[in-house]
Amino acid sequence: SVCAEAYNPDDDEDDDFEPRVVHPKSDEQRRRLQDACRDILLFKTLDQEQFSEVLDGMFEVLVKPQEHIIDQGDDGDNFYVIERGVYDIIVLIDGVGKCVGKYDNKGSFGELALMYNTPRAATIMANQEGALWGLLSERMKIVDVVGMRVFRDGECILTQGDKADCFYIVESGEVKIMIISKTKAGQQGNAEVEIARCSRGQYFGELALVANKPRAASVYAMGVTKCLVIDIQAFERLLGSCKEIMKRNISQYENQLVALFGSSVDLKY
Ligand code: 1OR
Ligand code: 1OR
Repeated sequence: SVCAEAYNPDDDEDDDFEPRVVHPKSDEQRRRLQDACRDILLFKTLDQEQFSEVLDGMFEVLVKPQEHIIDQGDDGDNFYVIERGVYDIIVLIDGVGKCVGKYDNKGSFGELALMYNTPRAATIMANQEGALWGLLSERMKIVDVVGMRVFRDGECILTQGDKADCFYIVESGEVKIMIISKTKAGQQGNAEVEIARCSRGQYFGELALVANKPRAASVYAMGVTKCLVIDIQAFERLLGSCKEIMKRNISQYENQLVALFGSSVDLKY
């Protein structure tokens, strides 16, 4: 930018010390890159400037059929956004590689090893010629306020009554929300009842944060499910302005609770 900025030595130490690698792009490349990144959930929390820094740090990678982009067990280096091509997700099960899913001309992968500093959790292999955008792990720190987690079929993601410290958005798969009536606690037949499901793009776990209360329901993965996890501080900072919309949606919960249990005592906020 050409604007003069006030000099702040702290800023210098934090941000400007490491030189930022910028991979130059033609207008056409940048347009394709922006298209590919539009629906990447991990990038949704970035402001304009951060997003542009991420785009600067990305470089195009052309891949051939059968090429392994990532090998399970390796250290993480890059995160990848798909521009085109079909990619197999291969996981070792009892020592044998099994294809557990595919990316078809969209999506992203390779964030888990970078965010959690773990070995690569799967092998990603190109099925055909394709193109990817790579992002260096150092630049991924910008998106580090959020996490990504994969839950197994049936795994409990959060439990009714527990203290809350994060919020979730479903990236793939589906979750089931179950509730046990508090007012009928101990009474016969008071089992968990399914009250809702969430799939890609939908969120849950906001109620306890907005209301500052324990979890109002339990949430379970239905099949393998991948969620974006946003901790409470980041939630306040990134989604504070969405709170009013969330509160409006929450007011719908109460009506449904009355219909289900004949009372809304279970859910006060
Ligand atoms: P990574 O850095 O570990 C491999 O490198 C990437 O494959 C991983 O990040 C994810 O982005 C992506 N389990 C683990 N990693 C998966 C999975 C997965 N699917 C895609 N990746 N699944 C569970 C398999 C038992 C499938 C979940 C839908
Ligand atoms: P949380 O932080 O309390 C459980 O953790 C989450 O389940 C909750 O946030 C909501 O995101 C989600 N009542 C209570 N929680 C619900 C409901 C709900 N639906 C989704 N959640 N309903 C009342 C039914 C008895 C509405 C059902 C459609």
